[in-house]
Amino acid sequence: MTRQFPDGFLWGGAIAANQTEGAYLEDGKGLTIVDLLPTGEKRFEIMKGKVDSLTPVDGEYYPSHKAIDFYHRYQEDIALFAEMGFQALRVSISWARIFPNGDDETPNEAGLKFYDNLFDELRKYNIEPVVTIAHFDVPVHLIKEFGSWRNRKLVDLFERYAKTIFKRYKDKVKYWMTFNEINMLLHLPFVGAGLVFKEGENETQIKYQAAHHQLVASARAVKACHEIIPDAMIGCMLAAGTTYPYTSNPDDVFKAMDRDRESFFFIDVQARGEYPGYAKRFFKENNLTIDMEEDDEELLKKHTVDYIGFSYYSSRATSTDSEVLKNQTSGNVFDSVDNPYLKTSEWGWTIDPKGFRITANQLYDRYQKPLFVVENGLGAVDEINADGTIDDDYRIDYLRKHIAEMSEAIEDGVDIIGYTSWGPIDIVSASTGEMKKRYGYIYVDRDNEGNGSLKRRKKKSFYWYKKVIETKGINL
Ligand code: BGP
Repeated sequence: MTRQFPDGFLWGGAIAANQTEGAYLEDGKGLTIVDLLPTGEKRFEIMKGKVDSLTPVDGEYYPSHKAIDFYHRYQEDIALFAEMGFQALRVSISWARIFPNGDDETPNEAGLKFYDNLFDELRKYNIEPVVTIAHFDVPVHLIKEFGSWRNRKLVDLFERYAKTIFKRYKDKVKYWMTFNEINMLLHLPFVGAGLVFKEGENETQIKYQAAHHQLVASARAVKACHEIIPDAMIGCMLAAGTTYPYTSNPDDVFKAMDRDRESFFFIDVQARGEYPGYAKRFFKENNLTIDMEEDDEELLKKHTVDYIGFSYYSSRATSTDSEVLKNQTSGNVFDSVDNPYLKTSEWGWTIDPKGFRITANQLYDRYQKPLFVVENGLGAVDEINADGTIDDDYRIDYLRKHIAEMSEAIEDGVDIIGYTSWGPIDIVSASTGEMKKRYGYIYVDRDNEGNGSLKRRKKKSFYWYKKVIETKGINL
């Protein structure tokens, strides 16, 4: 069943500075955490906070250093997005382009200018910029100087960064969100919050203290955004995906609820304005003490977000049965167990369109605020035919089914602002650093080792998505 999406629904795509721009030190930009991530196993170790060096290693390949050179090619890429009919493009601003060290006296004009040009280029085609303020790229200097988000100092520095970009782009950007996938701090603490752990430290304590700092910083940004750009909307952003109990055993059901709450915790605070009881119980039972300043709780209560942004790739599943837990192969950060009813992608991510409808309903039921799907897509290996075409029917199939379920969620009464599919152009994979894990409607000639012409090429899905947008979702 396909039906027309509501008027004003924003169709588009989502990218992130560190996975597209490249030019990692150009025009004054400072080093960010993602510039220290190589590919392969080492990448994952570092993302989890096991970091030996805070400077790139000579001779090592770092995908973010050049990425797909969006920094110099954004006009060409935006023209392609416009050709598909995009009404919105989610991008992130790299903190270290604006404040190279994060705590510089004055902002870097060349960095501010780049994003001015980017937003002007989008305006040329009536494409709404949807801007992520922090997308996994804390300036490295802030780790060296303050230990990154474990230090309360970052709250003030983040607020100053946010106010700087709100003031600069107040006439160009009306959709903002604070921290990308804020719950990833728990699973990939270096990427989520620049956390580096030393032997014997209580990592859980450090993570939740850092989380508190980000939650306060987010509320400060919400407050500033409403003051500086009264007609803007500012949201939070969750790596979402409902968790199924492996059986109807109440222990499995409870564990599934508990796993969802581990992620909901961040959004409960940002959307409902206070720490939920289950979190306080968790802190007590694990001897965690969250240091708060006296006006923190009032700030959180008064400055909640306008909408819930979220990414959806897969649903999850959990079990209390050790045999089941032992057999899991889909090694993902949520230690989800394999779901016998569902297939997975080549990277082991579960494919569950119905889970998208369930997740959207769950979030809307819980928060009763508009939702914004700011990431959804299929990372897959694409082959180029002899005639240069790319038949990515598997990607069309994934997206078609997920958009259809999103339509069902809207019919269920869920208020969804828009849909920006992840990686409308092939970009660097966050988890693996690979280019081989492609999401795009547009192919980019670059391989896992950084070789290639960077030439752009339309895939079959380019023309399919153009039709979807043209027909407001009817022609799937
Ligand atoms: C999310 C990030 C995105 C993007 C996406 C796909 O965690 O917000 O930056 O990377 O995952 O994941 P991957 O690139 O690892 O396939």
